[in-house]
Amino acid sequence: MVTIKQYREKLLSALRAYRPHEDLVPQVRILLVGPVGSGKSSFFNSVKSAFQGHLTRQAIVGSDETSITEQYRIYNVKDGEGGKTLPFLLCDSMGLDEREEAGLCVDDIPHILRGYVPDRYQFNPCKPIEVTLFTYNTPPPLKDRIHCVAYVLNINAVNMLSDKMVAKLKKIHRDAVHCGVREVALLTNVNNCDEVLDDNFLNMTESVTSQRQVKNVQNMLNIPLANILMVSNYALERSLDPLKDILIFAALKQMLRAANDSLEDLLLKETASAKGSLKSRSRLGK
Ligand SMILES: Nc1nc2c(ncn2[C@@H]2O[C@H](COP(=O)(O)OP(=O)(O)O)[C@@H](O)[C@H]2O)c(=O)[nH]1
Ligand SMILES: [Mg+2]
Repeated sequence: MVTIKQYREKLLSALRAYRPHEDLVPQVRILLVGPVGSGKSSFFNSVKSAFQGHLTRQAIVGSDETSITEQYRIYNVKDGEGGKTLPFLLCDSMGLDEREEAGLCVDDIPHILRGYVPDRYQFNPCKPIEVTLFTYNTPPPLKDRIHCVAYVLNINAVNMLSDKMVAKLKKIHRDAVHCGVREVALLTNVNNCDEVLDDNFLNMTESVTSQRQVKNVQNMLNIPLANILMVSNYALERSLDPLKDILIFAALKQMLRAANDSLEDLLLKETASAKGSLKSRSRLGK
């Protein structure tokens, strides 16, 4: 029987051993999207805390006007205090708002996915990004693209999302599919950690109290069951909790797997188009 501590270590080793694509993509990018207050910034803080071994609150969290994320932030995480930089980046976006012209402008998403948007970009809900601001017609390299989209949703609010919010999420889903990016759903505010984690630590989507929410997310965004993840972010705690760490690490592991799938696909696409342009060049040369 594996103890909680041993299982935590096992997950941690798997995450440490992860290597995306050493030369081309040293760090995969995970985009956190979802309604305002769903726990995106808290998830970054939680991941950072779990790796650091103590609670940290680098990203500002909360629901009052001053705490709402308005800048695009691309966060690095270190493996322990002063440790190595981990092979992933968490990209925190402005929250979605069900009102038009409020919150993240969904038309910004394709630019974010393709890697045009730099760290600390100030979002403007009323005005979509003009790509010409950042580039002169050169598409960003594979390493700058988003490799996994994580829909961050408060598990207690999943069944009450307004039609307008669902429409925005579905639009993002269509863009992600179009860009060849794999998706996961990250359900936050899970209270029944021990129920979610059974003896085999594998009970995530089968826990009785979360069945309806899981089904709902599955239908809404067509996300495979294995990619519907659950966490309980560090919010008011005073110390770390190995059960919470396990959920955080397990979610991250699945995000990295999804990112790998996107990478393989995107690499194949790039190779194919490079071959295509070589062929057409050699044809032109004849
Ligand atoms: N209990 C609990 N509170 C959470 C969780 N995730 C976020 N919160 C709280 O919800 C509020 C909004 O979180 P925040 O991370 O700022 O949401 P964001 O707008 O998506 O970045 C904050 O007060 C957090 O402390 C969670 O998993 N459990
Ligand atoms: Mg935020």
